[in-house]
Amino acid sequence: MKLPVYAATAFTAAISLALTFVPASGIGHYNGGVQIDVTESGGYYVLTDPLRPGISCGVNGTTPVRVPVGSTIGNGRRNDTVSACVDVLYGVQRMWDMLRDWLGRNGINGSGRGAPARIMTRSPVPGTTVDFPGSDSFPTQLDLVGHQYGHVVYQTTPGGTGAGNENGGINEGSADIFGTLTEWYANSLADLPDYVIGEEYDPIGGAPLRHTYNPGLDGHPNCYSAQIPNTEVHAASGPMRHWFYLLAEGSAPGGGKPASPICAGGPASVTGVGLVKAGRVFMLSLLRKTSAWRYVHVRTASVTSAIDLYGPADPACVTVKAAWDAVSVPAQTGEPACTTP
Ligand SMILES: [Ca+2]
Ligand SMILES: [Zn+2]
Repeated sequence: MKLPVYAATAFTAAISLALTFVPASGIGHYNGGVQIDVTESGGYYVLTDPLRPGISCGVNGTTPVRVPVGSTIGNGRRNDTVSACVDVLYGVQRMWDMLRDWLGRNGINGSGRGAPARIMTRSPVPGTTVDFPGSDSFPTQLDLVGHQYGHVVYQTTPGGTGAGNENGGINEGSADIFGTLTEWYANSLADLPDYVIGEEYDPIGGAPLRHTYNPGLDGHPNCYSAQIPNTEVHAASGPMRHWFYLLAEGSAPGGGKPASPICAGGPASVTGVGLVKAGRVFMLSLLRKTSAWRYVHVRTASVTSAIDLYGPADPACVTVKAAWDAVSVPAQTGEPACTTP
């Protein structure tokens, strides 16, 4: 069912509706002044997304935040939970639209729904929510919102979340890929797109949490090895996010984009296919996920996906393989072949 959309100015006393759907002005801590889609009800802006089912933002619970109609939502302060909700709604709304426009996915879960967000100032009880914990600041910058909701995408693709540190590393790397795609799609002047994660998050004072192009800068492995199954999951994501950067941008993209190292035994260089194309290959690969996924399976799934999307003669095919070679995930028996154009 398609719901009608009413602009704020179109609402008059003559229209006797309890709910209207409006873009409202908010001030996020990380995004500054933004328009977010909210529901208007009973004289309040309610932080329930009217256009993206299942998306809302509450504080220490799932009851959506509400503020009087006409007021600005949030004040931009780092410890303000309402401003954190503004950042979350702005971020997840961009992510939802990115999934639709770039990756062809319907909503966060693939069937038109998302999950409620909670800003948590006390210990979260795990549930079906997406939580942003903190006390005097919250991890709500664009790529971190994309990361957290990226875990929901991972969970709602075939095979679910799986088990073990290698699968967990692929999950964390996938979440960073969704965070990166969200940040580039939003293309916000308040948070210029880049290939680092969490670079504005206050508690770490402007240093990135993670680098996609060179996980070694974070003390994480750039290359796959037999140690990955015994490595902490964020570190075990190193080869995943590194592969994606090489596929999207290559080893020496220039234009102000950072160079990316190639692991021993890899190709001399990798030429990227572009972010959106890389994202589409990645998304289709996730639809081939199983609960037993390991890096070698991601390689095979991504080669098959590149061929499905672009054919065996497109540069995407050889680049997907080269990028895996460059992070020490070798060709597998029976891997589909690329052809020359
Ligand atoms: Ca970033
Ligand atoms: Zn994560």
